[in-house]
Amino acid sequence: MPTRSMRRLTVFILGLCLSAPSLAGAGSIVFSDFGAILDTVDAFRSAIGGANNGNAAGPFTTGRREINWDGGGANAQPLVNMPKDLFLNNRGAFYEPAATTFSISGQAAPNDATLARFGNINSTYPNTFTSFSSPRIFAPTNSIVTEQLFFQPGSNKNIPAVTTAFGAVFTDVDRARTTSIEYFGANNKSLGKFFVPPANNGLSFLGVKFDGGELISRVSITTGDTVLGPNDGGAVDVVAMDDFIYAEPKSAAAAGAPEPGTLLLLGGGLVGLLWTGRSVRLTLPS
Ligand SMILES: [Ca+2]
Ligand SMILES: [Ca+2]
Repeated sequence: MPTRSMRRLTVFILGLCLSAPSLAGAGSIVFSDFGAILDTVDAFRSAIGGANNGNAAGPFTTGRREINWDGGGANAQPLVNMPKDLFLNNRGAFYEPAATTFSISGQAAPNDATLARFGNINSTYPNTFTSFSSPRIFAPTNSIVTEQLFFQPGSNKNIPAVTTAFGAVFTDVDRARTTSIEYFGANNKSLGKFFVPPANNGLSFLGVKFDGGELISRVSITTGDTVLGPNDGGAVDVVAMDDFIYAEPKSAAAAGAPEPGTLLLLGGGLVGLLWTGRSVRLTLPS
């Protein structure tokens, strides 16, 4: 088995998307980590497009987009009902469902630390949640589901887009196989549901890059098992999010149908891939 130090470098699963057996031959590379996640987040960034295209209008053929929720200045108040198109034209992201209220936490203004990390919702949350990019984090506040649709940045929702990779940072995931990201392709077909590893009071990361020609049109993120409000613990697992990172959204036509990945799938996906961000090697499971 890989040692913990090896695992931390990394990426680790290359395999069939087991929850979508109809996609025989589909390839996914899973980047998953908890605790000190920066190395894995950086490996994911490198793997999906080294350049951060920022707020520039598309189309770009390469690169990635990121949302860290940290705008608003030093004394930002909580944004309790974020417009669902806040990051539409500059990052190509649109949020759903329509009935869901999404919020960006405030930051600890000099005299009001209680506003940080959803302390405006529950005074214990600043100690429950932490940030990856300080100071602000993100969460749905009347649901545990966040959906992101993709559009070509700069097209103002006129050009629906697809991507090949999406990842997110989570904070205070307590339960295994609860917090997840499900990826959907054309015709709303699931490309697979992947679970986020727990890290009590800490950070977790899950990113998936598809390299078998799959194109992601939507992601559905489930955070914990309870809507923000009650104290975390016992039967309650509340979870918030930080950075979203995804490969450049582009129109389906521009995205084309990439050649199948050159990484071999063997034994039903039981071959593990260890990716350091600098080199790739395959390891047989022990
Ligand atoms: Ca942040
Ligand atoms: Ca929790």
